[in-house]
Amino acid sequence: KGIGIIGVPFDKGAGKVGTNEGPNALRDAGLIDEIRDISVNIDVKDYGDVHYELTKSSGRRINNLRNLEHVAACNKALAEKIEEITNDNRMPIALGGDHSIAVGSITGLRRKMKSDDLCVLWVDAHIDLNTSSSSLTGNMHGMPVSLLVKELRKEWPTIPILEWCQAQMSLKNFCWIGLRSTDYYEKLMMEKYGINYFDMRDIERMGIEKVVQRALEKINLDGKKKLHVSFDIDALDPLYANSTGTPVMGGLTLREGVFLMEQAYNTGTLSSLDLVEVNPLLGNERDVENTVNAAKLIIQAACGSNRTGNL
Ligand code: DIR
Ligand code: MN
Ligand code: MN
Ligand code: MN
Repeated sequence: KGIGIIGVPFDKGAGKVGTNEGPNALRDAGLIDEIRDISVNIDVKDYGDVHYELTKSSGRRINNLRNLEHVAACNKALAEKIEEITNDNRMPIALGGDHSIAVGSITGLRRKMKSDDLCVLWVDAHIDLNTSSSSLTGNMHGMPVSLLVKELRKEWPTIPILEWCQAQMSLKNFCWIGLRSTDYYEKLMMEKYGINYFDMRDIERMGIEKVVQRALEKINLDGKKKLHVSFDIDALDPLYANSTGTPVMGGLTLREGVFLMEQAYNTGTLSSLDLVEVNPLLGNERDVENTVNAAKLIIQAACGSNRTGNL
């Protein structure tokens, strides 16, 4: 089984600096070797980090999109890397980086697919559905989904440097797990479009197993689509992942996060992953260690690791 790791040392979509250190914090903690140790049949290739150069800025400012030129250039480069990894028949794992990198990641995945071939499980405390006009922060890590779906295209002005991102996904192919912090406009969109989600209340009521099962039924009933999981580490409770830019109390336990990913793996449809928003510059030493270790366990579960041991 082929896996391709791509680091995205990027923090220009977030409100705080530091997620650019995420990929190396994970590598330094032994991530790559630990994935190799899961099985002799696993073949991991580290594609290194995404590098990008800014094209000469047009000078035109789009309101309320902080660091747009950086977000556009980094994601364009990432989309090409992801395409390269899928061409090599490997499962791409993008190590963020802030969550704006899902734009490049999902755009790259979709290049060789038909419009309905991909579904996305978005595991996050936040819904990341803001647009340039609705966002209260201007931080593009709160906007990736709205850049990717056709339903919200009309909410955006034309942005030439984002033209490569074609916004062809449908909200129907997305489902969220872990929500507990959404903005007013985002809530309005959730109602308007009947968005698929399971929030912390649903996890309380049904338990994580039912939630994952129902979420997958909503976006991939016949199991014919490929599944992408976009995992924002702030979905986990700050007890386990405090080294992240926008922690929200009352989140998933690490056990729920790992189980969710094990179930995603067990479907046999899991074909790609983003693990984002690990910020080693935030929190104390213990927080950083916990957050990195939690992220590693989630990634390993996506690679088929078994908690009772690997053969
Ligand atoms: C907020 C926070 N909704 C925003 N979003 C975050 O800035 O748009 N997403 N932190 O992960
Ligand atoms: Mn989040
Ligand atoms: Mn974020
Ligand atoms: Mn997010």
